[in-house]
Amino acid sequence: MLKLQKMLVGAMARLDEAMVINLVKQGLKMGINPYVLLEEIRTGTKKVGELYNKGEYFLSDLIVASEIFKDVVAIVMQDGVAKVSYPFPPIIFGTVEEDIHDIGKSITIGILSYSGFEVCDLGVDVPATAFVDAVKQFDSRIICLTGLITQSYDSMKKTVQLLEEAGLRQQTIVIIGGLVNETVRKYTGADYWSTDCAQVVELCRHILFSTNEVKAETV
Ligand code: B12
Repeated sequence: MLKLQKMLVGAMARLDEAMVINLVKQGLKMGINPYVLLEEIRTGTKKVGELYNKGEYFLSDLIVASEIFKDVVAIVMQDGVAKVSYPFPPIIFGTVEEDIHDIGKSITIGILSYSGFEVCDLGVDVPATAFVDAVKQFDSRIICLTGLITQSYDSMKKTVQLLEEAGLRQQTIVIIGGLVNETVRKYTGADYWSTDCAQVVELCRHILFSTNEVKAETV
């Protein structure tokens, strides 16, 4: 099992799509948790980013990496039907203004949906006003923001500020993910940060269940 996972990291770093897809299918057949497989590919993607930084890969290679990732996500999510559904307003999710990175967003949304949460995906390069409008429209309690470039930190901050101006900050928990850390969280004024898509499920459960006395419905 470990050997397959190691091979997956290497195949992704080499941008060998056929090998990556083959290994993912094998891994799924062997019963490896799909998210473990996605995490290995993410490690491979990080290596692609490092090689890009060194000038060994080009922008076109980053695009290839993202296409491979999307194909893998499609395979992994194919039979990912939610077993429960929670009666909460949708979680608002989007990649913030100026940023178009959406692979991590798609994975995290997939995991949340698989875990029973309704998610409203606003897409990429989403202006702060669109997040605020969505919170108003759906009466949502949680906003998830993805950002991977330095400029996205200002967009996140602007989103939090607009929520405040709209009088919605008290009712809304803001979670950020992507290339973020505690310093970014403080700068943006968000409530939580995470780079672990599995952790966000527990976090959302905790937030929504601690404020609402509801039970999950089995579907
Ligand atoms: C693929 C890629 C691209 C693709 C994106 C395709 C797409 N559809 O997403 C393309 C080629 C388009 C691209 C473009 C650019 N990119 Co780029 N890209 C990457 C790369 C290699 C991988 C990113 C990725 O998808 N990782 C895999 C996913 C799964 O990881 P993730 O996003 O972190 O998500 C995980 C967690 O963070 C979490 N998560 C994600 N969102 C959320 C949200 C919440 C709420 C939570 C809780 C969790 C969570 O869940 C995921 C799974 O655990 C990174 C390198 C790196 N080290 O990350 C550079 C990188 C992010 N890019 C970079 C740059 C500079 C650019 C460009 C500016 C390049 C250019 N000169 O044009 C443009 C920016 C365009 C724009 N305006 O956004 C830099 C950013 C540096 C910086 N600090 O600003 C990086 C770091 C590369 C580098 N130099 O090292 N890029």
